[in-house]
Amino acid sequence: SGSNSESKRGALIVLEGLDRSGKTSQSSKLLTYLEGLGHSAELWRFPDRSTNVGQMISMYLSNKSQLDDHTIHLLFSANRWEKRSLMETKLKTGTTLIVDRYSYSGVAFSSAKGLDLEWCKAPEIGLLSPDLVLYLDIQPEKAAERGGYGGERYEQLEFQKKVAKCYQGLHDASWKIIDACQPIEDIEKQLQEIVLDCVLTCQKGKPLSNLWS
Ligand code: T5A
Ligand code: NA
Repeated sequence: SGSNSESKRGALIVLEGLDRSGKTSQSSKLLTYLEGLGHSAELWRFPDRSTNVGQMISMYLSNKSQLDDHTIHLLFSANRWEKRSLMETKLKTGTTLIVDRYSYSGVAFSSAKGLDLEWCKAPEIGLLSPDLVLYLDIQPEKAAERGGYGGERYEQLEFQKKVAKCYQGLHDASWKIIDACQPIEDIEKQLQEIVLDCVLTCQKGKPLSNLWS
């Protein structure tokens, strides 16, 4: 059912996880994989540090500026909103988006600071809902051992433990939990199978929806 352009829409695929869980490594491998199969695909990431809002976020993350917890939360959300219409256009014209962090990071990191969960979710309402969330599951202690944290604001073991707990409360039917402590190649193979299945389902006309649903 639906017109041909609708039935060929791209998939919105999000990678989530603690800092150092392997999101960036696996995102780029997925892009190579999909392109190799002849699919139109792009790699996106949040925060998108290239915009004006993104530069404010980047300053905050690198401890070059201080912001109230609510303020930075809304900036992260605004950074997704400024990309929403382009995101929808890309998906509707058949491009699959592999997105490194999304609204779940926004909610998990801010609620880990003690902000109210529903308050954190509210500004995300109306953003596009991912077709698939790949959660790279790693113990905070194991993640901390990987190449050492680089010194950005949230890269601290005790805080990452709280974030891990907050992520646990956000799981829904779109989530697949992947053991992120496996060898990189094993995770890569596991993700390829899940992602291809999702891309084909979206091509067949699965409708786009909005958060939180
Ligand atoms: N944030 C973000 C919010 O608070 N609110 C929001 O709304 C959003 C969007 C952004 C920070 O902002 C917060 C969350 C973050 O704290 P970022 O720029 O996304 O941060 O940076 P990180 O997610 O911290 O990125 P990292 O590069 O640290 O982690 P990745 O991308 O998960 O991991 P990756 O692939 O770079 O790998 C890390 C290291 O581990 C090795 C890699 O080689 C690399 O050295 N590795 C493995 N080692 C062993 N086995 C495996 N399977 C491995 N996979 C990777
Ligand atoms: Na990353």
